Amino acid sequence: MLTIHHLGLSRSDRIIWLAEELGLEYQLVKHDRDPETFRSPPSLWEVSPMGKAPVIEDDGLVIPESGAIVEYLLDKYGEGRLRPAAETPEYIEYLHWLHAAESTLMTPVLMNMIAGMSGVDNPAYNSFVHGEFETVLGYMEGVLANREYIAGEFSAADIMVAFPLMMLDSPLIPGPAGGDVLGSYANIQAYLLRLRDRPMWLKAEVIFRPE
Ligand SMILES: N[C@@H](CCC(=O)N[C@@H](CS)C(=O)NCC(=O)O)C(=O)O
Repeated sequence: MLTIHHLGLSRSDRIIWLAEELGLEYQLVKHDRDPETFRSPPSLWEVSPMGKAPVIEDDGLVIPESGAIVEYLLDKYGEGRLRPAAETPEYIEYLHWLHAAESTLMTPVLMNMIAGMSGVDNPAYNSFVHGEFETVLGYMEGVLANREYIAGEFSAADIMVAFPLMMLDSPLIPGPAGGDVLGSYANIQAYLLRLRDRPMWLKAEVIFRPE
């Protein structure tokens, strides 16, 4: 049986949401963050090689890294769902966003969060973060002007990019860029509403929401 290890307020939300979209049977193991450091508890280090969430266990394999887990689950259980057919233009867009989610998009989101948590207020740092937000969010805003989901039809790329966008939308995670980073991006906001309206998002959210 597939086991999903879930850390509260973490990227493992993605994997629970994906499993629900695919209708997979799985066992959920919840791990609580250290209340002082907000880092992973020892129980997660016992499973995950770098102590990070998400991590899954399946057929004797231990698989960390959200993007890798998404690709593994789609290869094994997807039956062609939640990604465009290979070698189509839509597939290239899907691949782009699947990977940009944890790189080009996540970089300024994390930098903003770390500055907010640590009190760093350096003009050069802040200007880099603002510039990156303008680049990546500006591009996404244009893409979403012409389509409902980031690569056309709803796909696992939406599940990947939703997490950093929802971090930006969360009052729990402020940074020097302020709590309204998405304020001027109407298409991204409408996109998030569409995602949050999906029945399997609503179901997953109840499962991964902190108690
Ligand atoms: N790129 C990795 C990032 C994994 C990661 O940093 N996970 C965070 C939660 S979102 C974590 O485990 N943090 C706790 C810690 O590092 O102690 C992925 O997408 O899986």
